[in-house]
Amino acid sequence: MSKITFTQLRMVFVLILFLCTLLAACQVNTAGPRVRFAEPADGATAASPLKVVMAAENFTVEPAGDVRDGAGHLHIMLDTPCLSPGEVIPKDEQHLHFGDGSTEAEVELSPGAHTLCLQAADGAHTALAGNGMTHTITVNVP
Ligand SMILES: [Cu+2]
Repeated sequence: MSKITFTQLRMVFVLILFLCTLLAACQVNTAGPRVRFAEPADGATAASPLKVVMAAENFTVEPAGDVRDGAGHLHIMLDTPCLSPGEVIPKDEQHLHFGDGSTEAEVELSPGAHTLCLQAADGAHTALAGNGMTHTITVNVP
């Protein structure tokens, strides 16, 4: 068995470097769609009406209507959990729809602790699948 030469070692090093670069590129490409509350922060204390700012990454926020891949509109569930993917989000005082494609809202809340769950749904209000399609926070209203 021959000894590993410097050239062979260098080739292995270059190969490892190449694989690392490839892996990093893949991670960037597979970054999934995500929605989140930009404001308020989780656990924040804030007065009512609560100013809410919603953000989306790798996801297009648009008015309800057409069902398109990678696009939809946002919802806030007030003191009730988000729905399972595939369920149609009801429209009532605990399920707020932003069917106009807006990403900012003012929400009236009673004093105390509240849970807000942000959920993305398609143009027909059907909850979308994916880890990043919901985001839950709690806020305290003095
Ligand atoms: Cu909706």
